[in-house]
Amino acid sequence: HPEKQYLDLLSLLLEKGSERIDRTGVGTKAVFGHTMRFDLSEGFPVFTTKRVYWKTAFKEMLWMLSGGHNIRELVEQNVHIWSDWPYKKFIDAQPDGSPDKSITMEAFEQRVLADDAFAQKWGDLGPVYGKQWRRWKTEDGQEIDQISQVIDLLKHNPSSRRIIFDGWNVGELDQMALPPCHKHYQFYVDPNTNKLSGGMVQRSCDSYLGLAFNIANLAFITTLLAEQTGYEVGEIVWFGMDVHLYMNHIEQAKKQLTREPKAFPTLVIKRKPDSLFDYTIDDFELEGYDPHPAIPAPVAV
Ligand code: DHF
Ligand code: TMP
Repeated sequence: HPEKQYLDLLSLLLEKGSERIDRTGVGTKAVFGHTMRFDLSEGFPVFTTKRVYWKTAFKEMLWMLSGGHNIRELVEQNVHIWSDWPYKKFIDAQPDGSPDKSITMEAFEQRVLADDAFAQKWGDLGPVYGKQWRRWKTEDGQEIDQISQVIDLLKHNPSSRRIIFDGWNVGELDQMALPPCHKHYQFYVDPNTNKLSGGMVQRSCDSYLGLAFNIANLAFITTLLAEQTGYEVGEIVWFGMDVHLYMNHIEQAKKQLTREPKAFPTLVIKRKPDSLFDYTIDDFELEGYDPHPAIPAPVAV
């Protein structure tokens, strides 16, 4: 079963990972450099040994593709996976003794929803994924839509070795809430099979929480691009660099390792809009997704 690759990675980290201090202070077990590949004709790679909230992941990807970088558009859709970072920034900026210093995350999110000016100031993650993918700023003040360029290359120059988009804008990293983790995407068309494959380089990988979302979303964007540009789906290839397991995810990972993978589901796209940018979450269904139960874990901020 292709999901064995993921379980093997968790085992590797548990058994051979080097203990390292990290930015968040939680600590990790880590390896450097790891790869996995999934043939999309064998099913859609959303892991089954714990429930993965694939609609949350897809909403995140559609938000990035729309150019979004404010949590408001996520919270409006009941997606909370990015709220911790602006929330922490807000709390840290409040003076001691201010009542806002002890505001809950729920109350913070409510203010982001209700107050435009507050959302602009505190809900913004900076020039992260969506901004760089759709509106990368050049020195002469132009903006480059990398995603549209990828679509154009896939349609008109599919043998190109430059079908790439990247979020790692070195000059703007210091304005980002988090520098991109999944940073480099590259696509490849096999002229013999008419299949499109997608690769992604992830500089830093939370192997218990983020990775399940990252794999599902790499498969998702590869499928969307294939549908929009007239190819069948090929493989996804994932390259992790600093691949780690947080110390407070060890018990969850061990529990997940006791489970047998089930068959991967099928992604059903119910409507094909004219453009990659016109999909909505209701266009998607995962047929046959019957995972083992969720195993919650705290996210390191
Ligand atoms: N920081 C860290 N330390 N790890 C991450 O994976 C991470 N991911 C980010 C931003 N910063 C990060 C964005 N993506 C979850 C999943 C993906 C994600 C952030 C968080 C997460 O908490 N998943 C839980 C619950 C999902 C839910 O409630 O919808 C899970 O069990 O999958
Ligand atoms: P870092 O910026 O210090 O590397 O911390 C980022 C953490 O978030 C790290 O544990 C990797 C994790 N992460 C993912 O694994 N996938 C993601 O999509 C995102 C945004 C973060």
